[in-house]
Amino acid sequence: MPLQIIRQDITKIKCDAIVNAANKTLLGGGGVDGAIHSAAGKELLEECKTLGGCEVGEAKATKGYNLPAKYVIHTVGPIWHGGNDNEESLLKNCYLNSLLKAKELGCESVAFPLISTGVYGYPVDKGFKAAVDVISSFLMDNEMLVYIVVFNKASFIAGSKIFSEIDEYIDDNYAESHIDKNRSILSENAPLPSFFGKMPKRATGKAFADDLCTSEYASADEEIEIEVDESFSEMLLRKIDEKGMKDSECYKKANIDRKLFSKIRSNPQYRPSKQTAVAFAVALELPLPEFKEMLMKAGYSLSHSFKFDIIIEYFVTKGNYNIYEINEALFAYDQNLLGA
Ligand code: AR6
Repeated sequence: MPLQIIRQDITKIKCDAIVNAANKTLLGGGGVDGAIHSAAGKELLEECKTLGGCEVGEAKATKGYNLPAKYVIHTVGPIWHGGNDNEESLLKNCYLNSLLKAKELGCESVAFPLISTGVYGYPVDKGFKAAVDVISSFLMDNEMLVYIVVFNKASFIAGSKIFSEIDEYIDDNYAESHIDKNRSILSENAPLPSFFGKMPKRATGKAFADDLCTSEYASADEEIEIEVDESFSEMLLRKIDEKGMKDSECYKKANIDRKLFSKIRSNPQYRPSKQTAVAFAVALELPLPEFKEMLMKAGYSLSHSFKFDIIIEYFVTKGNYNIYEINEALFAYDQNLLGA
């Protein structure tokens, strides 16, 4: 998935580069800067001493030394002064210049902390939005795997207004009493029940759709031979044409990488995971009935027994098809994120 939100200590992430929220001296400090320096070892400070500091919004790279990451890209975020001191554009420069540096170094994966949202006091929700805006537009033209690392989830959730609305929607719609006994013993992200493997190979119409509804729990993309009037892949390609979209526009908007899209494109019987199917329906901005129809093609439905489904329904009914905002909400509710 090109943009992932994860909860981790950035010093433990194995990727080509991690980004450090440093200060202008580049000689270490507290927060994520302190954690990176202590995990990388003294040699990192030695190399930093040769860099001559860094201006706010700029980015400079060093090796990763004892870190699992090959490189550290040091950037200096703005200090929050209330929002009228050019903070947003300076923060966006941090993300963009770090991404450009990663590209220059040939990195295929890079992890960002939420720059400026600690000691420098930038509000977490605004800092997150700046990160997503820059990274998502960068990914429209570049192939890279980018992680946004959320270290302190509590402050991340507390900072966002949208969650109270979603809470209400979940409260109104979460039909716990409707979960049947078989399902209630499974967690929402539980693996596919074993009987799924016995799905009939040839089937059409409603009976087939009902059979497939047992596959709510599928989380991995898999290839499986099925025959239906129009397959998921066929419907996807038809909808892309009808919307006048380019393939790349669609898979990027779906937060799906090119390789997975090619697989789906070349195999009309490809059965995507539920997250992938939802991601494409979001990218195509389908209204709820068509949205559900498309999921049905892949054997899924949206039910009020699962938080994941209710959150998706919330966004679709609101006409909000921004996959990054949807993923932000899914992340906050500990659900699988959309994309590959
Ligand atoms: N992994 C991922 N994220 C982390 C980690 C970690 N190990 N530790 C903290 N964070 P901050 P700033 C998150 O204060 O606001 C330093 O002293 C943290 O929860 O590290 O840009 C520098 O030298 C927060 O969301 O950086 C500067 O003087 C985010 O990282 C100053 O702090 C940024 O918090 C920079 O302040």
